[in-house]
Amino acid sequence: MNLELFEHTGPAGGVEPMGKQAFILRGGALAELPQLLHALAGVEAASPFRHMVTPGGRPMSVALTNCGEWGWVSDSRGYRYTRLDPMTGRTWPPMPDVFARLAAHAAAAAGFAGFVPDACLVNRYLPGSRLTLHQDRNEQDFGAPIVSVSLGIPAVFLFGGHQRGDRPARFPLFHGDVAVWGGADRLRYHGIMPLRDGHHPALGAQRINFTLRKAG
Ligand code: MD3
Ligand code: FE
Repeated sequence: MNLELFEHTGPAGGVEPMGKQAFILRGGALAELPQLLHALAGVEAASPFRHMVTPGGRPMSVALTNCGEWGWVSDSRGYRYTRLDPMTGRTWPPMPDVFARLAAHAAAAAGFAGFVPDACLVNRYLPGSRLTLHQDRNEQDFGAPIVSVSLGIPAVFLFGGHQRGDRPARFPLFHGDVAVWGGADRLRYHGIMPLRDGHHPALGAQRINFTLRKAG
């Protein structure tokens, strides 16, 4: 058996509960990997990764882009969703069908039937990049779940509670993992520990995470 195929990846196929309505589907994106990477390259070509500035004036260590009808942005005025990419002045690139299809299937498997995302935030982490504890609350409808896909170097996901000060649990997220959360867990604080050095055969020295959302 070729262990190289597995050493960057968790055991595929398992469903790991993080909360009442939060799950990791281990390896849930691996079957669609070539299509996902091809679609990502198209998104990135139309709307490149960039480091946005927080309302506090600091550039984020994570670079981001978006696709779909709505894209998440941060600047000195705050966090919000926009229809236009402020870098290109054009609409965000369309949501690839393979993204929407994977999101709907994963959401249904986690108990959220009929999920139709209209926004996809793509985050790129290089070694040292991190995401401090935050809530995702710029979306209109907290009744819809969020689906996330992790690719590349593994990361440690911090899953907190409903107060910023609640001590977070830690879950590793590996290449190909899909996470789904909604309902009672939709507004929990969460973050990503500083990415460790590493190399992934398909993605090199980076981690890409994309989150599918209903923003509008
Ligand atoms: C939140 N992204 O873009 S997604 C974000 O890996 C963001 O880039 C992180 O937080 C990333 O806003 C994490 C994974 C995730 C998984 C389960 C959750 C986020 C969650 C459960 C509850 C709340
Ligand atoms: Fe988040």
